[in-house]
Amino acid sequence: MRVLRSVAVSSVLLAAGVTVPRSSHVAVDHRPGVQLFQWTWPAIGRECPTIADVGFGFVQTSPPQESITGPAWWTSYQPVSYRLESKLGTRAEFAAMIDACHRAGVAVVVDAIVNHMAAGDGVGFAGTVYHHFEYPGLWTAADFHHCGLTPDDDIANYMDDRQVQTCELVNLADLDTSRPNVRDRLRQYLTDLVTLGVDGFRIDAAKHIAVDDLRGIVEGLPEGTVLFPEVIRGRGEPIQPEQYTEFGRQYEFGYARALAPVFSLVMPERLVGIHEGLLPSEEAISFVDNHDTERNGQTVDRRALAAHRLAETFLLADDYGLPMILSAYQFTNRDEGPPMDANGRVADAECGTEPWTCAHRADHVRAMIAFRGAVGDAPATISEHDRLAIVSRGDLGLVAINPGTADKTVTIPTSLAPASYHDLLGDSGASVEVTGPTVTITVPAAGAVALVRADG
Ligand code: ARE
Repeated sequence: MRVLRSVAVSSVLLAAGVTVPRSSHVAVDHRPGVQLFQWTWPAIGRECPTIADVGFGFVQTSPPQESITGPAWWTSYQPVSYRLESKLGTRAEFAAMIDACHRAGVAVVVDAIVNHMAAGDGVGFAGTVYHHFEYPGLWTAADFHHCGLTPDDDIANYMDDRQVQTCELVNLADLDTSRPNVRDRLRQYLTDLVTLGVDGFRIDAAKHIAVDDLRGIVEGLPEGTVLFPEVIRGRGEPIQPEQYTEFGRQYEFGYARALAPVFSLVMPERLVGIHEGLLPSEEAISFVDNHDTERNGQTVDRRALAAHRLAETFLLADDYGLPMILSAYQFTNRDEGPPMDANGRVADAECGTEPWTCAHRADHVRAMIAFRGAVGDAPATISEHDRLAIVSRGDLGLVAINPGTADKTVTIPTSLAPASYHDLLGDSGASVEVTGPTVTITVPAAGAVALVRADG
């Protein structure tokens, strides 16, 4: 499953004719990714061999630039400079992380904030002095939008595209990305990261950056640098993911939201037709939850352990999109950040130690990524049978999910080829024989089975 990586120092040409030396590069491929939310660079570097072993192809990190200080997780989303010195680690640690992940064959996707800076005034994590519209040596007031459309220049109405793209998102100083100097400086930041070996970017708050402006920021980035713009699908809104497809795959919030009632309220019939009205599979990132939705109730509640586990099982059984798993930390209030030391540096995540979930190591995740390997690109067919969700992957594999509270034994029509199958999610070791057009399976309450050929 390993991808080839180019170890030699490669050079790429920017549109402006500048050569960017790239230390190494691993392509984002078909393998699922993991969002290691608020993980430090040393911890990610140490985890990458395990991540590769589970079968993930890439990690998505939290934002690496200098930010405001404070205990909340969301300080990461208020940049004050483009120095790679943050509560998650130093520039040297960041570079070492990329090398460690690349050595393991894992690509690194970085959360890039190019829409805005911070909300207030102060001194950043690495000592940078900043004011709402003055960043000495970096930005002046002219480099920001001052939309004049709402009393405080904050976005008040997502139905108004001018507000969304020129006013401030939760009071964050909004960069005027129509300005060439602003685009150039932002591209310089992204290029610096690429030079260190970054393989792709999540573009934070991409909805708030006009398509032409975003094009102007990212043009000339090396081929093979993936971009994942964050454009949250909002009912009836004028700005939708479909307008940003030129940049790359996008997080399909419609998919994540649709999973919630299925597993939380036991409505497996809702999975039939779940892909309708969403981005085409090859343009989508599929996920159960991310760092925002695990806090805002829009997706399956992580604390409902069985429902969440079954939703991840379905995500990985399905053939839609490029799946991503969230691996973060437990919290009791929305703003609560990860554990930190006295200097405001986040503690390195350690699996098996609170509060880190290490969701990417869970048995069902490991088993279902193995399932994906076994069924390859056999197309998924989704059906519901006696309150079970069934995902058939051609003649190679079948997943049956039981979100209900009673064990079930059912005989269902199947496209599985006649053979012996075993259950990657079970520990009984029992095999299932398929001899004809039906298969009989027993699916435990709040459980699932994932059948692949025993001789595969
Ligand atoms: C914090 C405080 C605020 C305060 C602000 C400035 O919570 O009260 O005003 O600081 O002092 C994250 C946190 C925010 C935090 C911010 C800055 O979530 O709470 O603000 O960091 O520190 C919209 C955007 C989308 C955005 C979401 C949150 O379109 O891009 O809002 N998501 C990304 C990240 C967030 C991050 C930011 C952007 C900012 O994933 O983690 O914020 O960098 C409808 C629309 C959506 C809209 C949504 C808002 O669904 O369709 O587009 O999402 O409403 O609820």
